Amino acid sequence: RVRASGHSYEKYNNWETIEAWTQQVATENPDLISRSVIGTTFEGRAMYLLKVGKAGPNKPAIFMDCGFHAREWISPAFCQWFVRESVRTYGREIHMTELLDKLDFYVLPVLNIDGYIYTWTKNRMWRKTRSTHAGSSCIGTDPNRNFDAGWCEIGASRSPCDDTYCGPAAESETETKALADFIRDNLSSIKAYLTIHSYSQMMLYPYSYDYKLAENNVELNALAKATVKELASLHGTKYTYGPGATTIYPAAGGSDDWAYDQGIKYSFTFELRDKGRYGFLLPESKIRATCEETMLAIKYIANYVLEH
Ligand code: ING
Ligand code: ZN
Repeated sequence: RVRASGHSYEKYNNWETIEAWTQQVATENPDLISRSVIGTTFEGRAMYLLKVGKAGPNKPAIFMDCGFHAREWISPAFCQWFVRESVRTYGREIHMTELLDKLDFYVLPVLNIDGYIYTWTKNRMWRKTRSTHAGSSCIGTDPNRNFDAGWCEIGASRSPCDDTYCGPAAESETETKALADFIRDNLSSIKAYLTIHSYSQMMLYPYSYDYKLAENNVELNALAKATVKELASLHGTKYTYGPGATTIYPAAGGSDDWAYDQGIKYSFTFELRDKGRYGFLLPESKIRATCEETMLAIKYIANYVLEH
C-alpha cells in the first residue's frame, strides 16, 4: 500500500506532504471521508476540506479548522491525528462509531497554507497570511483578526507591519473568505465550530471582541469545565477556560466570535500545549500525548452536541 511520501502522525509534516496525505486518506477511506476544495490561498494553493463521517440523511455537523497561524505547528498535526483516529477507530470503538454514524466532522487541516509553507522555508515564527497590501511593503494579515466580529475594534492593529494586522477589511483574505463562505452555506447543519491554535493550554469561548457574555455563557462555562476535566484525565494536562476577552486578552475579528454570531452556539478556540517552555516550538516527541488528550476533548464536545 502506497503511503503519502514521508508522512508521519508523530512528526510535523510540510505542506506538500499534508496535501498528498489529504488525497491518500480520502482515497483509502471512501466510506468515511470525502475531500473537497473550499477556496484558494493568496498564493494560489487549493484549500482542502475533509468531510469525515458515515453517509446518512440530514446529519448534523461539527466544523473544525487547524493552521490559522503559521507557526502553531501542533495545530495541523492535531487535525491530521483526528482524521487518522476517526478512520482507525470507526467500527472498533463504540463511541467513535456512534459519533461518525450520527454526525459529520468537517476538518480543514491547514487554513493558512501560504504562511505555513513560509514557516518551513523562511521564518519559523511567521504568524500571518502572505498577502500583499497596496501602499505597504509589509506582508500578511492576521486571519484571526480578519472576521466580521467587531472587526478591528480592539486587540488588533491597523498597521500592515504588525502581527495582529486586521487586514484592509473584514474577510479581505481569500482564506478567511473561503472559510466564512463555507460556514454560511452550511449553517443549517453546523452545530459546533472548533478552531485549534497554540499555545497556552486554554479553552476559550465568546466573546473576545467585547466584554459582554454569550447568551448561553452558563452552558458554555459548564461544557468547557467538563471538557478540560476530560482532557486532563489522560496525562494531567491543566487547561484554563472562559470567555476570550477575560481569559486570554480582548481581540476582535476572531473566527470563534464570528461563528457564534452566525448562530453556532457551541464555538470554541483551543490553545493546545504547552504553557511557554517550548511555546510554538513544541517538540515532535510531544505530538502523541498532546493529540491523544485533545482527542478526548473533541469527542466529549461532539457527544455533548449530539445530546443537545
Ligand atoms: N491566540 C488567539 C489569537 O488569535 C484568540 C486568541 C482567540 C483571539 C479567539 C481572538 C479570538 O490571538 C493565538 N495563540 O493565536
Ligand atoms: Zn493562533
